[in-house]
Amino acid sequence: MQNFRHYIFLFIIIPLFTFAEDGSQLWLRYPVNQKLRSIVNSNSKSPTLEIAKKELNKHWSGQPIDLKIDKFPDSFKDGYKIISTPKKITVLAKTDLGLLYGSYNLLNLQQQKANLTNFNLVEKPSFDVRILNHWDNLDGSIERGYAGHSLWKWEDLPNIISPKYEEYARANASIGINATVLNNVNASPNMLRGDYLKKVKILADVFRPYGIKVYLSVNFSSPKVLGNLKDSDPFNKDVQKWWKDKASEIYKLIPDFGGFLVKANSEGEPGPQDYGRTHADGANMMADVLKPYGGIVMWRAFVYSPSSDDRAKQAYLEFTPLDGKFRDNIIIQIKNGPVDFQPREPFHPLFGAMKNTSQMVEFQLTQEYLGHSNHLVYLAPLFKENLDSDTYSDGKGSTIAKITDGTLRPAKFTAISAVANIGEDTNWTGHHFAQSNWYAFGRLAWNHNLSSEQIADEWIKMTFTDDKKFVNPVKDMMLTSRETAVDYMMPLGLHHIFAGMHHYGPEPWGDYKGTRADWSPVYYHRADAEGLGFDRTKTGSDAVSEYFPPLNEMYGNIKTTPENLILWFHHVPWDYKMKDGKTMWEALCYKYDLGVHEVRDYQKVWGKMQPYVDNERFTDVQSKLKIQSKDAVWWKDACLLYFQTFSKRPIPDDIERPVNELEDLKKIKLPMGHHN
Ligand code: GCW
Repeated sequence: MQNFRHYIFLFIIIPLFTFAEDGSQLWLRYPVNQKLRSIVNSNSKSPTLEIAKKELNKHWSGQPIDLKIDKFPDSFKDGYKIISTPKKITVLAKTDLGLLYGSYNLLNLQQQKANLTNFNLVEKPSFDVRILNHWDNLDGSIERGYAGHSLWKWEDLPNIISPKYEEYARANASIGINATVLNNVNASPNMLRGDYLKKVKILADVFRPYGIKVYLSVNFSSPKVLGNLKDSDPFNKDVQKWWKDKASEIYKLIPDFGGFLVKANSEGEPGPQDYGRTHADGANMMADVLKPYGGIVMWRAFVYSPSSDDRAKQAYLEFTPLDGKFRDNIIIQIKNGPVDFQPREPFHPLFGAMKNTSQMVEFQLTQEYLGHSNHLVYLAPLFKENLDSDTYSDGKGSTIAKITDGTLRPAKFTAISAVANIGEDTNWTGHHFAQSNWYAFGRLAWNHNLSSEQIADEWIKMTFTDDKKFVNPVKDMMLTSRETAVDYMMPLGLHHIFAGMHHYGPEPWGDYKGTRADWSPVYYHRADAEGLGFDRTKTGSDAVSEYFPPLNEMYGNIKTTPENLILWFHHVPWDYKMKDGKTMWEALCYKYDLGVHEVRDYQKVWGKMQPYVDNERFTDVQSKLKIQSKDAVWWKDACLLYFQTFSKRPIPDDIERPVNELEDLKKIKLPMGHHN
C-alpha cells in the first residue's frame, strides 16, 4: 500500500515538473524538432561552427541553410549577412563566430514568428567588446547581487564543471555578448593565484567556442600581497616584472585571455596614487605587459573623494588632465552618470572630454538602486537615454554612442559594459522581467540603434508569447517602468536618497555624520526651509562647467534645465513655478503619486495577462508587483512626509493620503548589510 501511494504521487508530480515554467530557459525557448535533421551545410569546421550546426539541426524548422565563410573587410568583424529565399537560406560571415551569430539570429527570428522565407539582412556589431562585469567574490557571494549566489563554483573547479557554464555562454552568444569579467572590481588578490588561474582556464575553455573571452578584475596591490614585494609601485622594476610574469602565466593557460578590469584609488581600493603616481602610470604598466598578447586594460573612472565639495565632479577633475597619456590598449570605463547608477542622472561629463583617450560606458543591470530583484524596471530606455545624449564635445551630434563606438574618433577598439544581474537562481536574475535587462544590454551592445520598443517586443515574444493581447500591454508596462521607478523614488533629478548600505528603500533623512558626508542622502538633496536640490551652478559647486557649451549654460540656468533634472543642478525654492504652473513642491507630490498609481496599474495589467501565461511565472510576477506596489507607497510617504517638514506646505488634496507615519518609517532597518 505504501508503495502504491508513492507511485500515485509520482504520477501527479512528474507531469508538473516536466512542464515547470521556472524561467530557467530565459529567452531561449526554441522548439525542438521531432526528428533530428541535417539541414545545414558549411565550408568550414570548428567547435564554434559545430555549435551553430547543432543548434540549427535541432531547432530550425525552415528551409535548408548554408553557412559560408566569405571575404569581408576587417571592419565587418563578427558580422554576418543572411540571404533568404523560399528554397534556401545562406548565412555569410568573415568568421565562424559571425556564422554562429547569424544562426542564433535565425532561431531568434523564428521564435519571434517573423517571416523568414524572403529577406536579406546585414548585421555588424556596434562595439568590438560587449562585456558583462560580474561583481562575484571568490567566496560565492555577489556584491549587489540579488539572484542568489555566484554561478562560478570556485571550490569545485577545475574538476567539476557545472552545466550552467555552458548555458550561460549560450545565452550570451545568442545575443552577441562576447566577453565577461568573472570577478568583482573590489578584487581579491587571490584571483591571480596560480590555483585560481587554473580554474579560470576551465571556464575560458567552456566559453571559447561560444565566442566569449574571459577577463579578470585585478587588485592593484597584487604584487605586494601575492608576490611579497615591498610595494606595488608601478615604477618599481620588481613590480613591473611581477606583472610581466603573471601575464605570461595567464596567457600560457588562456591564450585568448581578454585583459584586466581595474578599480584603483576608488572607495578604498589600492592604486597608483598610493605611490604618488597617476592613473595613467598605473594603467600603462599593466597595458605594457598585456600588449604582446593583444590584451587590454579597462581602467575605471569611478573615483570620488570625501574632501571634494561635489562627488559628481571628481572623475572629470582626476582624468581630464591625463588625456593622451594612456597607451592605446587602455580604455577608460565610465559609469553612465557622474554619481552612481541612480534612477536618473545626467550623462557623465567625462564622455567626450578626453579627446585622445578611448572611453567606454559602464551600465548596471543588477538593480542596486532600482528595487533589487523585486521591482519590474526595464532598463533599455535608461541605456538609450544615455547613449543618445549629445555631449557636444565635437559639435552638435557628438552622442555618447558615437564617441564610444569609434564613429567620431578613430579607436583601436571599442567596448561597452554592464554589471551583470545574474546569479544561480533558477530564473537567473531573480525577477523574470530582469532577464529583459540582460537581453537588452546584449542587443544594444550589438546595435545601439535598436529602439527600446523593438527590443522589448523581441524579448516578450521569445520569453512569453507572440499573442498581441499579451505583447502590447506588457510592452507598454515595460516601456514606462523606468520612468515609473523614477517617479516613486527620485523624481525631478533627486538622487541618492536611499537607505544606507543596502540601497533598498528610502532614507532621505539619512545623515551619516562622522563617516562619509558623500554617502549621506542629506548631502544630495540639501532640503532646507528655502527649497530642495543640489546647486551645481556657478553659485554652487559649478559642476555644470564640466559640460561642453551649450550644455553648461543650459544646465546652469534654472529656466533651461530640463525639469527631470532640475533638482540635480539647482537648489529650487519650494514655490518655484514649474512649466505647467504647479509649484515645485506640488510637482514633487504629483510625481510621487503618479509613480504609485502606475505600479497599481501594472498590477491590473498583469492581472489580465493570466490567460496568456503559465501559472508559475504569472504568480511569481504578481507577487513581485505586490512588493513593488507597497514599496512605491513607502517611498512616497517617506519622501513627501520628510520633505514636508521643510516645505511646510500641504500635500495637494487630490492625491492619495499618506498611510504611514514618518516616525515609523524612520525606524525601519532592513537586515541587509553592505559597506556604503
Ligand atoms: O555602486 C557602487 C556600489 C559598490 C560598488 C561600487 C563600484 C563594486 O555601491 O558596491 O563596488 O559602486 O562600482 O565600484
